[in-house]
Amino acid sequence: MAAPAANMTINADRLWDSLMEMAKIGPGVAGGNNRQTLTDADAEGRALFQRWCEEAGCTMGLDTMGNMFARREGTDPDALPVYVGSHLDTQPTGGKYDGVLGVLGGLELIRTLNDLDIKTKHPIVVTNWTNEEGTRFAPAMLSSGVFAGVHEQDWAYAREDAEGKSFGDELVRIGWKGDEEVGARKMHAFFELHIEQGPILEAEGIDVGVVTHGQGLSWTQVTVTGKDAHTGSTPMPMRKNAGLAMARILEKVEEIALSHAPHAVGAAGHIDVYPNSRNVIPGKAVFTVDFRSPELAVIKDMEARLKAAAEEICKHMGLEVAFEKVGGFDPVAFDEGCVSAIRGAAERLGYSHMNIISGAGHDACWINRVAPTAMVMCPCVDGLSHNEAEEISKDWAKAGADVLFHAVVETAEIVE
Ligand code: HGY
Ligand code: MN
Ligand code: MN
Repeated sequence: MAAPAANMTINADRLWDSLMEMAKIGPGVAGGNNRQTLTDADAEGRALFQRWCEEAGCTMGLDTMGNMFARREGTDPDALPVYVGSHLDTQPTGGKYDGVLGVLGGLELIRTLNDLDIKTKHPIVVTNWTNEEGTRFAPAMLSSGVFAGVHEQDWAYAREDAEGKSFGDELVRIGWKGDEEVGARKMHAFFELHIEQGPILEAEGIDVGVVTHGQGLSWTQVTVTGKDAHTGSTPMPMRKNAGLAMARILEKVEEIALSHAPHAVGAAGHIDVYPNSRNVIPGKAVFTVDFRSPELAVIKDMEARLKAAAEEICKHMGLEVAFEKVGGFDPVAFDEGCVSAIRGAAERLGYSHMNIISGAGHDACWINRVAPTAMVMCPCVDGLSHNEAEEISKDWAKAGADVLFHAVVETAEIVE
């Protein structure tokens, strides 16, 4: 397939302006974003994205999970489209680039094709996947998971947020539930541009990450049950302190992850104690343990050791403990053909590049099950993400979007 000429590059200023415009929607309190899925801010961001796509000549499709598909026609309407995208939803204290760079990098690709008046054989479709973050409605990558047949739609619709609102109701409330059957679309390939969310590319002085694999993820929700009691008048030996048991279990999580250094990681980001009152011994603690590793056997070992350690700690303290698997996926190997298209694009464009394993989960990890898939990564400052201080440079954004443009357009086959 003919590759785009090396001088065909995206308009970095226009991409950056779009990123900054989108960042105004659902602002955080410290310069980042709080545009959580299925909130009014999410709806506003979707509307802006749709307006931009239609201004670029695309037609918008919407499926029953709220996944958005902006289509630029190809010369062969029967050819399967090349998809490119990521997510517009953010963490509560998220950055301006996590997910958004991949969606707007896809839009910039369309805008650049229009500028250059390039036609491709395959249609190109820019995608916004609903609820990638999984912070309001667990698990992460929920809608790309339904699209890939990993989750049932009814199960996804029933997922509830901390206030007991359901995914299905909130999707209807914001007016972004479509009619298209989720997962009915067939793809020629899928590409996702994403910030690394780790320190490797910046530390190595590398412009572009060629993502060969994604590490696996396991989310186990642990519920420890003790007994609410007075923090002042209850003798220490009589206490059934669920908060203390949680602390001991979290120490074990750290120990288990470090026992598989350097590639395994473990922590709990979601932690609730009840009744969470200053003078009541917590009678209940609910927390989600997030384990990750490039090796499935390591993930399984960490899950088993967590369960054994938690059961032993709670038995010793006279407390109850229960476990629920609330998310997870096996390590992913991306499509070699798509990975080569990304590597070839970086080489053609003269960008420094290296193979990298994605530390974070992405929609591409699920879509890889139903279409040839690969990812491009750009560095981020200090490797920081899921933090309002998340930052990238315009040059990094340009390098990633240029490589995305070349890999997608080559795969979609330029028509001379
Ligand atoms: O959890 C993840 O890895 C992704 O950022 N949702
Ligand atoms: Mn993301
Ligand atoms: Mn994220």
